[in-house]
Amino acid sequence: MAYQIYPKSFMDTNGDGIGDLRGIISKLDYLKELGIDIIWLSPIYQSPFVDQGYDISDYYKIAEEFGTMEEFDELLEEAKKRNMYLVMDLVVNHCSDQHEWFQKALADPEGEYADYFYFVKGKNGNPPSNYRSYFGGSAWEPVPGTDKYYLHMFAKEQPDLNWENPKLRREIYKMINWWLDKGLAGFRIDAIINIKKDPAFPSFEPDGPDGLASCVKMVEEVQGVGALLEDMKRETFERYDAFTVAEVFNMKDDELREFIGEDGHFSTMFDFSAHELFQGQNGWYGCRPIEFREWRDTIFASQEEAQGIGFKANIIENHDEPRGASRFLPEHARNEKGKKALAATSVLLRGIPFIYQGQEIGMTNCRREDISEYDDISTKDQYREALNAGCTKEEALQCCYENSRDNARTPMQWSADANAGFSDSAPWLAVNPNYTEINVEEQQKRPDSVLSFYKKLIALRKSPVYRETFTYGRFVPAYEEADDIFAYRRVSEENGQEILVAANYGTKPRTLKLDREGARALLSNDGKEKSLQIQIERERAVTLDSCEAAVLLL
Ligand code: TEU
Ligand code: CA
Repeated sequence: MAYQIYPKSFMDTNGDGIGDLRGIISKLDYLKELGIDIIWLSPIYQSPFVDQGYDISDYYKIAEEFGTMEEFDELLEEAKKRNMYLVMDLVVNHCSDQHEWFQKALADPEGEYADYFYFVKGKNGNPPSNYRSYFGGSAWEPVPGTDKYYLHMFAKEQPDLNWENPKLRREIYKMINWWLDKGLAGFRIDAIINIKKDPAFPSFEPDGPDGLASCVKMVEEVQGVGALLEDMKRETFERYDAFTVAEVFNMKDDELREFIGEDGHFSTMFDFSAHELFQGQNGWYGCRPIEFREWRDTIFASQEEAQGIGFKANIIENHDEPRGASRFLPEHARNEKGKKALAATSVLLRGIPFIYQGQEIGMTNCRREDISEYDDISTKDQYREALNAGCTKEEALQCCYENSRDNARTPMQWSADANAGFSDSAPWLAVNPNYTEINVEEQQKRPDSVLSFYKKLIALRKSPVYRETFTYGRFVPAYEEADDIFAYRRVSEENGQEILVAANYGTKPRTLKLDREGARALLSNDGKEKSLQIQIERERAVTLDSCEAAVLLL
């Protein structure tokens, strides 16, 4: 069971409004009690924070906002004491423009450090190609005093590193091994598919009113990322038997085996299939609502695809996505029962479950009145794009409410105290005002809270009697024809055990007939284990009310 911490928003202990390493250390017991084994920290390296630490200016230093290397070592030790593994973010497609390498490259654009990046001659006074960066605008920025441009697929403060240069690769591997030597368990690997470029940088058919084409086109066309990934694995992770979970978008068809198979590039990779459904053709303003069946069937297809190949890492939300309770749950299910149902159907899927901080208490998206209340670079770009496309201010803000990355980045809601118990002073990003109702302290007291349910669910998944089935058991869709039902069986080939997970995301009760006698109700999201058991024995069926979920041993 893994848990993602977004350090800036997790827990502040020195009153500067920014979460820190001491804060994480102080909450390790909380995570242990929840049942967490692996902790992924979003970047904590030195950074100007243009993209919240995903722009690293020194890979060997801890951001002073977060603490010191001594505190990091302490965190590592404290995690180990509790039998928990620490995983850091590995951001090596790009670095910060403040990194020494880039500064040296700018100082001598013909020198060796220029080759750490993509410094490319423009064409007739224009950039080398028409790529739009992920955060808007051209992906090329002039190198001052030259006729060259440097490539940045993300912000202009995040120059892309040249992975074709063996010297650069050696530097990266040295750094990875330095952290692994410290006793780190592994890495979550950022935006890794982007490291392979087509050195010809061909232009593509424009796909927006700005006359540019998304740089992702080049990523989709170019071949050969596998060789780079294998090289990295051989020189680093493999030597330490390290755990790796990759952020992979735009993988080519039929490549899953190469990525997460027995000898795959990575231990696992995130399943973003459900999240990708929400990506509008033209950014956030082009987003459309998703039908229940489309969502369910997408997850099912992804589960079946991984079967017999490897394990995907299952998520509901992360620091780049809106809150799952606000996105995947229909209006009528945006309550504790619905959140628990979502937890059950996601956590028991085949694969490695990841929880994002605050998900375990059902934190939600946060409405803002003005774009100035947002911090995220991508949100600002998408807001501008929406306005350019003719949306009103209200419509553009609605897009941000539904999609902004800041929805997940508001401070963790620890209690109903000032600043949600996150900090003694005003946090770097305003708290979601619903912290007075949704917070850890309140939910810890209540056995029927979302938090208490997550604990039960995780304990069930890890219990010695069922762990084999939940870990290795096959995924088999169930009751697919039933409206509003999200159900599947986990079937162990090892011990013959079969477990049914079922939830009703509709508004009306649904009855599911069981195909055999003797089922046992293991868990209900509504405290109904006993009444479900009685119904099973009398009718060989279970009735699930709206937003109700149950786990049965068949
Ligand atoms: O995300 C990569 C990525 O593709 C995202 O930019 C995604 O498309 C976007 O967030 C959707 O809104 C990773 C990190 O998770 C993200 O936080 C960073 O901003 C990005 O890389 C650059 O490092
Ligand atoms: Ca702090």
